Amino acid sequence: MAAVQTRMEAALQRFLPAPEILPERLHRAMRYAVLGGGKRVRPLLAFAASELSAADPARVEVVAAAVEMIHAYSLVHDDMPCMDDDVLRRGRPTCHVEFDEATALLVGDALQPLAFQLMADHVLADKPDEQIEMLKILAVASGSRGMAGGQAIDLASVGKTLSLPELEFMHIHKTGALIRAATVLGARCGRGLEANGYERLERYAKTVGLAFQVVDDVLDCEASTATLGKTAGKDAAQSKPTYVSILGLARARELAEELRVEAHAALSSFDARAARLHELADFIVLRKF
Ligand code: GRG
Repeated sequence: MAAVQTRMEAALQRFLPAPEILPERLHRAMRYAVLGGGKRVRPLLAFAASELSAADPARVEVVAAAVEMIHAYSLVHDDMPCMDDDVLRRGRPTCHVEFDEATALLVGDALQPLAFQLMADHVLADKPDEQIEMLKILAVASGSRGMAGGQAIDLASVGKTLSLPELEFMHIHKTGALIRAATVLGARCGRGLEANGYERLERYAKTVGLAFQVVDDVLDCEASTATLGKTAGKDAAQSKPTYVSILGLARARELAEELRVEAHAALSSFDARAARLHELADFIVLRKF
């Protein structure tokens, strides 16, 4: 994990515009949003999945950076007063607090196209149509049929009671779509998978995406602001439907454990190449931050 995290930090440093290039304030804010923090779960999944297809790490680094830029922009916008209205992220003031709201909005506006520019600038697949398909995977995962759509449902659900399938639908889009894209894109950088390989990988990614969210809800109740680096207890304070509010803490913990077992099962027909993916399923469910 440390090796991927260090590699990603260097790659993101390189791919982001230098802070002294005009407009300096926007570029400084973009770097603030992306660098120096975060677990880099999505890049870790991309690198782990790339081991299934023996992909070139130089390619994987590009797709992982693109996904991480979309992820960072989503956190900046999510923290703004018009959305979740938070002041703490990754143990630091949120982007709109450190800079200002207009700059935070522009950070998202600029990081999103930079992600696609990156993927267009580098050779990521052996055939051009395969590369276009990869760009489309990230576009769909980020848009109204993916993360942005999930966020819209999230905002509309405040103060409402959601059924478990409705909550699951929201999270499959809001958090799960990008986690799935990161995993699939990592594998797609390589020489392709055996029959049903992508299907099985998608099932794994969908399961760990949900598990990630269930654990996020549990930690929001159980962990401290200092451990999380973001305001704890916000879901309850904002009357947001969560796995904990619907199922209770004990059942939510059980569900996370069931999803961990399911994620391992989805990988069962891959050989030792899936070792990192197995480890990440454990990390995602057993993490404490
Ligand atoms: C603004 C279009 C738009 C979307 C925002 C992902 C998201 C959608 C909002 C984040 C809200 C949130 C706290 C969701 C819970 C799960 C989640 C995505 C947590 C943050 O991701 P981590 O834990 O963050 O991977 P780090 O800081 O480690 O990168």
